[in-house]
Amino acid sequence: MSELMTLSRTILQRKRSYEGATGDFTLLLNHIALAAKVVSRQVAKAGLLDVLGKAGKDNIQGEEVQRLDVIANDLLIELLNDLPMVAAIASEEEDNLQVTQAGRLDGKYLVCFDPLDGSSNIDVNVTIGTIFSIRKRKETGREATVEDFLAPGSEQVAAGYAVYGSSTMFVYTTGDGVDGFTLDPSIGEFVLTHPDIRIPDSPRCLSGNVLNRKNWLPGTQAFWDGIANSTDERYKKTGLRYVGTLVADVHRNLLQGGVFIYPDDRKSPNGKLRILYECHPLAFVVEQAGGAATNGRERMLDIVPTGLHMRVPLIIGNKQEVALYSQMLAEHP
Ligand code: AHM
Ligand code: MG
Repeated sequence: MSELMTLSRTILQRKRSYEGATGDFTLLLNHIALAAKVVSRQVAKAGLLDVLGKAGKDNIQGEEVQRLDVIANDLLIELLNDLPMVAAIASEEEDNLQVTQAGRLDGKYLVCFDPLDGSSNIDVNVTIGTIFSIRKRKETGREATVEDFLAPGSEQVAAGYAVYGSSTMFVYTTGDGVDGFTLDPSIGEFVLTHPDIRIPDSPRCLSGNVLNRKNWLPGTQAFWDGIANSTDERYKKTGLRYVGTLVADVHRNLLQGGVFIYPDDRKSPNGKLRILYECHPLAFVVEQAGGAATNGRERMLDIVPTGLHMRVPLIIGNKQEVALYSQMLAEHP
């Protein structure tokens, strides 16, 4: 693979097949990638800089300490705010949508993101990530509203994530397969290292917070136990893997095969994860890599959010196991 196959060059090459491509989308994706690079730098230095800990306390200079997730959120908003093609932004960290300055009336894109996924892992130097989703709005010439965001995941035009792990990776789809890039810190570029990612056929990993099992619905328990106790050849190499950072768990399962669950249970009737910032974008990526995602009753990408911060159960990964989950839920009411 040529070392020079950077993210920008890949977007440009893929885009040749688009009709009427204006370069807007390329610029937008490049800005998200730039934010990922800056966040990656902050994450790498986190233990040295005073960015860990809770926002709200003062550092030694008497300035307020900013948590990494606040830094990532502010950075993404600042970068996207200047782009005339972006009409509005919805962030997991913000109560309301942010109408941009440059694109408020005529911007054609809406961007959703979870600036730093895996909050509980931030302070302990365990992999975290940024998740994003891009939608096209149906009507321009006015400020975007919350309703503009409330569309099924199948209407996303692009989605992806960055994971800040042993190296930083950027993975995205525009609905034509999934490409993965690794940050080469010596040139400051994302380089194509994982073209056309396909999820392996069988699940190497089963991922879920199994200590919630006591609250799980009978169908979820039956699904989990069925795999854990199976003597089937398919599950011979399956092991438990759970980072507690959704994007890291899904990324690993995408490369190794696996299924991740954060279901609804007796304590959390809607699960924990947010549809616009986490579930829709990751479902788009995983489907494009040959996998599937559901809430246990419906395909994730068919679900229409009812609010910006709506939570949904998420079961995502190998097609066969995602289908098995829905079957177990139906068979064990
Ligand atoms: P966050 O957006 O505040 O980071 O919360 C979501 C995270 C996911 O990354 C992860 O899959 C999940 O919460 C872990 O939850 P739990 O600690 O209940 O297992
Ligand atoms: Mg999150």
